[in-house]
Formats: sequence, structure tokens, C-alpha cells
Amino acid sequence: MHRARVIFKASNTVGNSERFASWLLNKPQNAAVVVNARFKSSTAAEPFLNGSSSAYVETMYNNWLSDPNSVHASWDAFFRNATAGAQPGVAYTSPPNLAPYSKNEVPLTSLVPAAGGMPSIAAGSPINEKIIDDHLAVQAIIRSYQSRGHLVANLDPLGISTGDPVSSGEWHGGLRAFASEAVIRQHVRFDEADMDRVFKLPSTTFIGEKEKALPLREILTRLEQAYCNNIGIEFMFINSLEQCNWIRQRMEPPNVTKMSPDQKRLILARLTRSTGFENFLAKKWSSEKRFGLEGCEILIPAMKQVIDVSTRLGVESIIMGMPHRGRLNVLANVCRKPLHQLFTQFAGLEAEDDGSGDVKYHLGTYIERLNRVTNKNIRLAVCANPSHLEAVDPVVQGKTRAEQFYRGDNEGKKVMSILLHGDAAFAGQGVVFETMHLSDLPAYTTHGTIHIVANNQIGFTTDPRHSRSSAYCTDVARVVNAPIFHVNSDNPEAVMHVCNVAAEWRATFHKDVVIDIVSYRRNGHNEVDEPMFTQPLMYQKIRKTKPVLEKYADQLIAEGVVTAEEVKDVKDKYDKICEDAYNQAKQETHIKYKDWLDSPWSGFFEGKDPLKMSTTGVVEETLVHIGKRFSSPPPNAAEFEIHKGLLRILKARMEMVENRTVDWALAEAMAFGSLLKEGIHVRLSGEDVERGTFSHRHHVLHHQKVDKATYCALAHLYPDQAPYTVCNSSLSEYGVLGFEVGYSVTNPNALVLWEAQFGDFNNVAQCIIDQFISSGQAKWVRQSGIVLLQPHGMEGMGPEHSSARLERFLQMSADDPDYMPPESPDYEVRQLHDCNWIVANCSTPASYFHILRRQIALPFRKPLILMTPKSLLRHPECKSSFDDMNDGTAFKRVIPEEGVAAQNPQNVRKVSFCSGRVYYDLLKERRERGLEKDIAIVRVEQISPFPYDLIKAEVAKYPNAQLVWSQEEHKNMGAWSYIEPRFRTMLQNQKHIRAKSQSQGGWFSQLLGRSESSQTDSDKQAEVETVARTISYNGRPTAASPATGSKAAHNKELKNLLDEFCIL
Ligand SMILES: Cc1ncc(C[n+]2csc(CCOP(=O)(O)OP(=O)(O)O)c2C)c(N)n1
Ligand SMILES: [Mg+2]
Repeated sequence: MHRARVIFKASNTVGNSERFASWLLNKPQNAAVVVNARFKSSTAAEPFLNGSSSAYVETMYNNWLSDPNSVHASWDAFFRNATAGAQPGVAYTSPPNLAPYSKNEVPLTSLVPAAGGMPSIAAGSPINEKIIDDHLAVQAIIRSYQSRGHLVANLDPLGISTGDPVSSGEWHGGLRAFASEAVIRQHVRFDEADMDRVFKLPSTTFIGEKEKALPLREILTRLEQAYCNNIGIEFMFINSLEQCNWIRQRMEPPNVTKMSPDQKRLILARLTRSTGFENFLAKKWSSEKRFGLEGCEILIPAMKQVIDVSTRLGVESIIMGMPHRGRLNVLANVCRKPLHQLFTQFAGLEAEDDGSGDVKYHLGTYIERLNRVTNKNIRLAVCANPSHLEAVDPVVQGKTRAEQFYRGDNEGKKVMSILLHGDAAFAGQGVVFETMHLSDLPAYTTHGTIHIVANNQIGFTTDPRHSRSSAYCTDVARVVNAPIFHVNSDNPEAVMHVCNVAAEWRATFHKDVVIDIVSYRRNGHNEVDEPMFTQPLMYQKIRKTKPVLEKYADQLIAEGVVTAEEVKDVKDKYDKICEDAYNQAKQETHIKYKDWLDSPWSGFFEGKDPLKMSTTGVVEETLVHIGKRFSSPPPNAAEFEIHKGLLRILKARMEMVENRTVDWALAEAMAFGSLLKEGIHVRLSGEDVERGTFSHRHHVLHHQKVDKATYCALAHLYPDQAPYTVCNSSLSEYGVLGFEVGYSVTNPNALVLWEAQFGDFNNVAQCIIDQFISSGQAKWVRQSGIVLLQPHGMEGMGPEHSSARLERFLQMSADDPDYMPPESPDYEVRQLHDCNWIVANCSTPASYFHILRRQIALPFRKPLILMTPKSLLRHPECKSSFDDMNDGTAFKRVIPEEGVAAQNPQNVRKVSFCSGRVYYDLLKERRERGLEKDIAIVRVEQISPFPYDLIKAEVAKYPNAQLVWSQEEHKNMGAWSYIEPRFRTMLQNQKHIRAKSQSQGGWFSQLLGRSESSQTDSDKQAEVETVARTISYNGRPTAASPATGSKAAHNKELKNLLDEFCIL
């Protein structure tokens, strides 16, 4: 067990055999009475007589002489004692305690020993300083055990330390020997004779139960038992006396871990199942990877205990996240997933439903069942997760939060999360920290998570000494003041006690708590790995270590709680259950991915036409209502002082509403507001989203004089609207995006959006994007309609404030570039149904409005990756009319040219296809150069799935024009590499539309660099048959960095792009 390296550095060499604070005894005599050293001089003994205070003392003395009542009682006592001839150092008496003794307190005077060389002191007379010092020392010892006892607790079932004694050069044969020094302060010394002296117990300990004082020997025994046995507790860093006392109360009294015979039998039965399950799999599929739990089998009874207690305390739904290790066992024995379904996963059967599926130790599940121990119904969900360790943590939290929200469980009394961790991953993965930091944030808290670490003291092949710098793998939890219970997995009753306390803690304080089950890994990392290559000594030890089930069974047989026959009977029964399920599994011919869904949406899909989309236009009256509310100060405007700048913004918004136009922010508010009106919950989360990074949104108005007085218009649009949540998140992408993904999968009737501060930062959350958003449905048949808002655009802001890496999202789009779906009336929705996500780069507020609403109008859910604008937020041309949002209007996947070019398409010489903000640069350039008749600009608002049907029509409309794709991103970035092959496929399919008859030398002749007259007849014939139209590239050249940091270079690049755009 690798703990506090500092301990190893202690230089004292105390014998290995020392046990139970015996080192306290028999120290050199001079150390025994430290206090005696103070008798040298009166000022040394009475330090307050020193220096400047002596004048004050003199005044006190004179006052006392004239009237003893004129000074404080403590001075009175001191001068009386001193004048009565008390020795220096003894004259001082602490001020009388005016408060009555509480029930756990006894006066110190009653504890003065009658023998042992100390005079007995009558109540009220001065107390010997040694008594005070000794009591203080005992208090210090108690406190030391409380804060550092875990360092010497017996936590490791293997009894070895994986610390690094060799490199520190201070290895002297055992952790305990040194840790004792660290636990109890070195300056505290007692003689053997002191061990039977009775000491008053401070109110910060509960070792005495009803006793107010105990002999030192008993005090130490009880402290050792509570803090240094098989449980090590870290809690003294918690900033709440109440919480610290709460823990002490549950851990310190003697025998707290004692269990009844019934409880013991239950633990044994559960341990039998946990062990039996792994044994069964090992027997049937010996070389199949399953990441078995062997060595930490106690995890299953532990989880069940946590669930039992939590259910008893009111929890009805538990959402769990866990890694590979022991996952199948959890599904089988905690969730009670039908065993035959689990076993069919080993059979290599084909799936009945769509999707790519996932390996068996990643799948999720959802089960609703009766908890037989508490007799209450419980819902258990294990979230599907990728291999990426800990990535599921924030997802579980988001899902838990969402479930709490929909149930109105504002304090987390009904829904809670349990997160399981491996020791290496818990310490190593940053997302653990990011998730922890969400735990107490108002819009993200799940009101306490129970973390359980299956700490097998190894990560794949790496020892803890090489995988973390912290003493414990759990140190990350200290940042949120979570108590941490380390427990030896070989003591099942200690584990259960810790689980009880953790579950009660969560139910009482609604804060995170950690159970660190210190165990080992009996096999290699997986079932085909050889651990002796890298951990020979550890594995020699493991080979000699009896499985915990055997140990515990022996213990209970010895205690007379069970008989050997009963133990065998329980085991045989479970084997039979497994065998029956195995035979049942053999009958199966297919697996069903749906069986492993962690978030079923009951009622959402039923009775729905899977290709029927609702409309997204909204009646004008609604637009006006929302627009006006959104543009108005709070109803109590007279008292609510708004910033002057905001008043101007609200006024401008109101003018837009009156003019029936919207800008980006207003369109967004109308999309949100209209959904809220329809009963759709909207949640917008991300860094600084309330105001908006670009100060354009202002969804939350702040009173300028009153702290925390805020107003959110969108939350007060209609009396019966759905709730609106807008929340500034912590500065985290990985954690927060994961959280929102979890939130989004819980209920399809919600629009959940995560906004990146700038799109550039989304790659910090790449794992969530890759593992959950783009592939989640394929792997786990789980849909999500999450929206990613990604400010994107080349505006001279440098390499990290320009690009959301549109190309990456497009590269992960799963539509085949070589396949053009056949045309049909439901082309749009059919494509959306088949895609893994939607990628769009809208150029108008109306597009933004519709595409957001379309997320909910769809009869299924798909993630939407949306590039969003920055400068366009204030661009005078980037406005839309109500006419484009009214009832009957819809999202335009492609916005055709609407200017003069479209009126005479035959004469158009170039069609520029583009997407997003570059449109406005092209528009301006075309206008300034007078090329409106020659160049048509077609906007592709939805890039993926690629709107072949509409683009094909646009291409056909301009038969004599060359086709270009204009983008502002570099050539190896942006949409080009996605667009180009799809255009190729589309154009190849329609060679016939190319106009052979161009008489004036159109795009085709230019392409060939010659005039038609110079061609022979056979030439022309060959060209007609073989050459299709192509699309060429107009944009920045390739680059390594997404954008230049130089404004001058940026402008030059833009100029080149626009020059090229204008070449005909
Ligand atoms: C993010 C990530 N990095 C690396 C891996 C590869 N990997 C799988 S298991 C493992 C060791 C995990 O150790 P620990 O967390 O202690 O769990 P254990 O396997 O010991 O139960 C590693 C490195 C991974 N799955 N995820
Ligand atoms: Mg491990």
C-alpha cells in the first residue's frame, strides 16, 4: 500500500515488532517530564511576565493590592498563589470556566492522581501544570490519530508496501515502524506508570461513548482500533466541525464495525456470488477477456450495501458509472441483469438490431426491480462507457442531475450516482478532478456522489510509485472536502461498515464521499496477461494469499455463524444458477443491442412515423411576445437597477422586434422561448454563457446594487412554460461537455446545448466528442440531441481563437462520400435519420432559429454540431426578418442565390458555394467589384449530411458557370475535404447536364485553356462523353496552424482569397 512517502523519510529506527504505541514508553528520562525544564527562572516559567507586559502586570498587581475584585479572577488567583509562596510556574491558574460542565465533561481536578508523586488537589485550588500538559498531550495524541492514523492503518491485504523505499534510501523494514512516529507527536512522552492514569476526554472524540474519562492505555487501544486497524480515514481536512464530529461518532466508539449473524451471512452470500460469477466465467471462457474482479470480490457486497442503505434512506434511482474491471459482475450481481443475456455476449452472435455494438465490458444497462433487503422498488442504471477511463464520470453526473431535475428532486434525495474507479485511473485522469469540481456548483450538483475505488494497487503493469505523486490514489477528492475511507478488502465487515457510513454521509450532508477498497488483482490486467513479467514479488505474494471468500467463510465457521455445509450449499446453488443460464444462453441465436440500453425513452418513439418531422416555423404573435419579453427589463424595473449599457441593448432589441427583424441573439431567444412555450425544457451550459462570451446574449440581468439579484426573461415568458436553465459552467470542457451529454440522454423532450467559449477549445473535450457524441448511438443505440455551439471564424484573432476544427467533425460524419442517396420527398429527414450527427454552419439568424427548433421537431434525436459566428453577432447584414421564421417557413439546408445572378443564371460564370460567415465577405467583394451578374453565391447551411438534392439543383441552375468552393479556412481545414468528394460523386452522376453547346467558351473551355473553335469534332465528342463538371477550391492554402497570429498576414490572406473569388 503506497501511502505518504514522507513517512519513509523518518530517520528513527524503531524495531519492527513495536505495536500499539509502545514506543511511547521507556523513552529517555529527560523526555519524560518536559515541563520540568521550565522551572529555571520565573520569567521562563511565567512567560507573560516578560518584556513590555511587565508594566501591565505591575498595574494589575497594584490594583489587586488595593482591591482584589478590581482585576480579573485569573489575576486574582495568580497573585494569591504567588503571594502564598507558590513555585514559579504553578502560580498561574487558568480562568475559571463560567459555563457549566456539559455531560461529556469532567473537571480536571477530579483526575489528579492520588498517588504517583503528585499531590492531590482540592477542587478550586490551583492545578498542577503537569496535569494540564499531560491532558494537552493526550488531546494532541487523539488529534494525531484522527488526522494521521490512516497512515499506519493495516489496509493492504497483501501486507506489502508499494512505496519507494529503495530510491529514498531509508527503507528499514516496514511502514508501521516509521509511521508511528508520524502519527503521534514526538515531543509527547509518557512513562509506563502513566498508562493507567485516567484522562479526561475532549469533546472532539467519541472513543469513550458514555465514559467521560479513560485510562491512557484504553484511550490508545481505542484509538488504534478506530484509526489504525483495517480502516484508515481521511477527514480532518474537512472544514466543518459538525461533519468531522459526525464521522468521529460513527468510527470511534468501540465495536462500531460489529455485525449481527444475519448481516454476516448476507455478506458471505453476496461474496459467494461475486466470487462464483468470476469462477464460472473463468471455467467456461478461460481465455476470453472479461477484466475479472478476482482480488476485489468484496466490491459487489460493498456496492449492494451502499445501495441497500441508500434505498432505506429514500433513494429510488441510482445511476452508476464504472470502468472495465468487474463490470460484468456488477451487471450480474448488483443490477441483476439476466445472466443468460450476459453469457450470450461471449457467444459471438450477430446482433438483431442496427449499430456497431461494443465489447461486453462497456455495455450499459437499466433495470427496475425490488430491493429485497429494503423491500422498496429501485431503478439501477449503469451507463455505457468507452474504454477511455473515467470519461463516463461527468456523463453519469449529468444524467443524474437531469433525472433529479425531471423528478423535482431538488436535494438529491431520490436520485443519486455511484462512480466506480480504478486506482491508477482515479489518480491519473484529469476528468476526475473536473467532475469533482462540478459537485457543488448550483446548476451541476448531484447532491453527493459515492465514489468507490477498486484499488488493486496496480494500473495494468505500472506500480503506484510510478503512476502518481500523491500519497493515495484518492487525494483528488480532498479538494471538495470529501471524507475518504480506506479499507482493507480482506475485512468484509470493515468494508460494510464503511459503506454504511458513506451512504449515510451522502444522505445526511449531500456531499461526495470516497470508499477506497484496498485490494489486489489476482490475475494479470486481463485474463490473458502474465503479471509476473512486471510484478514478480507482488504476484508471489498474491499466489500465497487466500481468496477473501475462503478467509471469511473460515472466520464465520470459527465464530459458529455458519457451518461448512451451509457455505458449500450457497456456493453450489449459485453454480447451478449460472449453469442454467449458460444453457439458456446457448439457445439464443442473436444478441440485441437494445437489451443494453442505459436510458430508455419510454413513449417517445412509440406510435411515431420515424420520418415525419414537425414544422419549425412559429406564428408571429409568439415571436412578438417572446421578443418583447426578452427586450424588456424585469417587471419590477423601478427597483431593479440595470446597467446603462444593457438598457441600450434592450432598447435596440425592442426596435428590432418592432421592425420585425432579428439578430443572432434574438433569433436564439425566440428559438428557446418558443420551445419553452411548447413544454420543451431548454438548458444552455458552458463557460460564461449567461452573458455570452461576446457580450451579445445577456440572458441574465444583474441588479447593479443588490448582490445575487438577477432576472432571466426567458424563464418568465409564459406561466405554464417549461423551465429554462442557463448556467455559467466551471472552466472545463471535458467535464462540462460530458455532463451535458449525460443530461441530454435522459429525456428527449429537452434542448440541451453546450457552448464552447471559442470553438477552438472543444478539443479539450475531444474524448467526449469522439467516444460519446459521434459514435454513441452506433455503439450503444443511445440517442442524444445535444447541440454544440462553436464560435468559429477567421477574424484575425490568432491560432486559438479562430477555428472549431470543422474538418474534424466532418471527417467523423459517417455518410459515405461515394454514395448519393436516391431522391425522395422525405430526403432531408431520411438523411438525418441515417447520419451519426449533423454539422452546420449557418449564415443567418433565421437558419439558426430553425435548426435549433428542428432538433426537437425530429422524430428521433441527433447531435448537432453548429459553427456559430462572432463578428456576425453585430454585423448589420446578418439579420433575418420575421417572414423567415413565421409559420410555414422551415430550415433551409441550402440558401440559393437570391440576387440578380439568379435572375439570369445562364449568364452566370461562376457559382461560389460557401458556408457561414465568409458569405458576407464574398458578398461585399462581389458588390464592390460589380460582379453581381457574373457570380452566384450559394450558401450551404447544413454541411453534413450533405444536401445533395438541393445542391444538385443549384448546380443545374447555372449550366455555364464554373463551380468553386469558397472557404476562409486553410485548404487542409474547413469543409473542403468533406465537400470535394461529395461534389465529385454528385457531378459524376450527372455528366449529361454539362452544356456541350457553349458557344462563347464558358467554364469548360477555360478549364481546358483553349477556345472551342480550336477543337476538332472528335475532340468535342470525347469531351462530352467523358468530362464531368468539377468543383475547384477557393481559399487559404494549406497550413499547420489554423490561423496566423499577425493581423497583416490575416488581411493579406483574406485579400488573396477574395481576389481569387473574383477571377472569372
Ligand atoms: C484514458 C485511458 N488511457 C489508457 C487506457 C488503457 N488502460 C486500460 S486499463 C488501464 C489500467 C487501469 O488501471 P486502474 O485504473 O488501476 O484499473 P484496474 O485495471 O487496475 O482495475 C489502462 C492504462 C484506457 N483504457 N483509458
Ligand atoms: Mg488498479
